[in-house]
Amino acid sequence: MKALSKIFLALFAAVCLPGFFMPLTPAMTAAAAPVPELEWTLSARDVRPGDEVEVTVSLKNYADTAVLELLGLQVDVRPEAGKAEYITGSAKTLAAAAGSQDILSTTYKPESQTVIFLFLPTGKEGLPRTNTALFSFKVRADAAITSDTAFSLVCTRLAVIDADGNHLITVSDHPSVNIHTGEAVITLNGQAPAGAPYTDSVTVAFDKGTATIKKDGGPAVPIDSGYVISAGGQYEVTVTDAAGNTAVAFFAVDLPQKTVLGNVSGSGTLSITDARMILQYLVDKITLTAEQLELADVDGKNGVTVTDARYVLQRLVEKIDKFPVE
Ligand SMILES: [Ca+2]
Repeated sequence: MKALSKIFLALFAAVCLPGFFMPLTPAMTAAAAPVPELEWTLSARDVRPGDEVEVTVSLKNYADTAVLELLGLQVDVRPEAGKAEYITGSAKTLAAAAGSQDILSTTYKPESQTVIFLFLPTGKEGLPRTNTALFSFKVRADAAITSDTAFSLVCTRLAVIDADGNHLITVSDHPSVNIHTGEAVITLNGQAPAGAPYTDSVTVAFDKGTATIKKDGGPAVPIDSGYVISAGGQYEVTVTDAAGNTAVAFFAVDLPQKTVLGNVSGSGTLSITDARMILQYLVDKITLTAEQLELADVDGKNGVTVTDARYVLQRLVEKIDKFPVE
């Protein structure tokens, strides 16, 4: 009995006597000195059903000697029931003991699904500050989950004892992990991608993740949801969510050549070039195809004449707002 310090007894009582430490009550810290906080390091925050996550629990700020030295520590953590489970045998103690007789362990209790880290010094030496990582374990997201959700790691108890024998209970954050069950939904003009080529502009949208687009097998270019395609081509859109699920849509956009009356050059808009081409045709400097001749005859009579070229120029300077043939 003499070998056990008062602190050991205090912590022993705290751990073993029900109600001595209430789980997760608001902070009732009286000490002025900073209290160590738990810090969580997760191997992933976005996973798929059945994926494993390695969790490391450390003491934030504990390397700082202004933070109270810990002469007793218990941390209980359980993965949120029904969404994730502890992976058997994965608990590891990372903290180092100060004395050879110290109790330092990380165990798993199947009945409560709880991982328990315990540090009880047998001497006066507190938890060493050199290594602030306490313990690690692995959890697996439930493989049977069928819709997107998240699970928490619930810290059901964080009990610490400082050199003055103060019992400190600190509420810590509960880190959560997102479970992504399926790939994003890609829509084109608000609907599922169609097999037939699109003959008008296409608005690409997706409900989650990040996307890239490739045109005619070219480089992948990042796009946002709502991106509008207004050029013809073969397209490939890939959407990747935070867990790595991917959705891909292949489709073709086949925009018909727009014909503009008088636009002999085929540029899509009327310009001085069109008038010039008509005049060049009239002096036999160039030849025009049947389609071009049809577009050039803007007054609809006498075939293509200098009058047509004049009409194009008048239209360009807005002397007329439409051609006689319209
Ligand atoms: Ca004409």
